[in-house]
Amino acid sequence: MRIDVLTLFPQMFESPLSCSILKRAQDNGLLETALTDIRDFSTDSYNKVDDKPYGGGPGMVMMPGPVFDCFEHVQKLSPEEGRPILLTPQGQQFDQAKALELAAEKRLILIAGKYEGFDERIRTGLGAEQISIGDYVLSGGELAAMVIIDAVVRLLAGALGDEDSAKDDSFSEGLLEYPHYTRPEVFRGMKVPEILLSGDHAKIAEWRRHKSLERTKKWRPDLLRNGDST
Ligand code: 6GU
Repeated sequence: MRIDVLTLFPQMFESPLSCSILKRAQDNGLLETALTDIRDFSTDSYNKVDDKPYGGGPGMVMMPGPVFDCFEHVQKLSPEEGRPILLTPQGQQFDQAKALELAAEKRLILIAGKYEGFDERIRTGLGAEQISIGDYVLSGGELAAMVIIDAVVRLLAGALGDEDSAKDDSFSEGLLEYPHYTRPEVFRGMKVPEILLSGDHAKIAEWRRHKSLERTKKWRPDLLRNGDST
């Protein structure tokens, strides 16, 4: 998969992309990333990329020119056409189902804006889908883009060390994960549940399923109401 990011702050991505799973995915050739600075496409001598909103009001709006020019430049960097995604709190809320959907794409083009928002013609003119990562406001789309990159890339076949670990994730079946334990068997008087030491794999699977359901009911009942889990 190739992921292009259009941003005013390419340096914000350097550390997350150079650690852990995202680093390994790039080293293994599963993931190619490219960061492009929208400001390089400003046509103004002050490198301006935002301006006051028509109709008045506070804040600044991302101008369409630099974003369009940047997008068209980036689209041409690779033959595979990229799926354009605009990061904005107005977008559809990102979830595990969306991560799976995006992980099936060959190329994504993420557009992160700063300031109060994008000129509406960026969304309509580029035919970009809008995604938000939750109901709160970030100062820009960069952190949201990184969240999406992480959630998507770990789903690519071969990105995780242990092939099974993405299947058991919270949400992959619409339920929270069961509790995990590792050594020692007793820690400060707290014991590992006996069943996990029993070696009875069928019983252990049943116990884990029960615990998943129990904690989903208790902590995230909303997942059971909209989910298709049994
Ligand atoms: Cl994608 N952008 C911004 N600026 N704030 C957000 C967001 C995105 N998702 C949640 N809050």
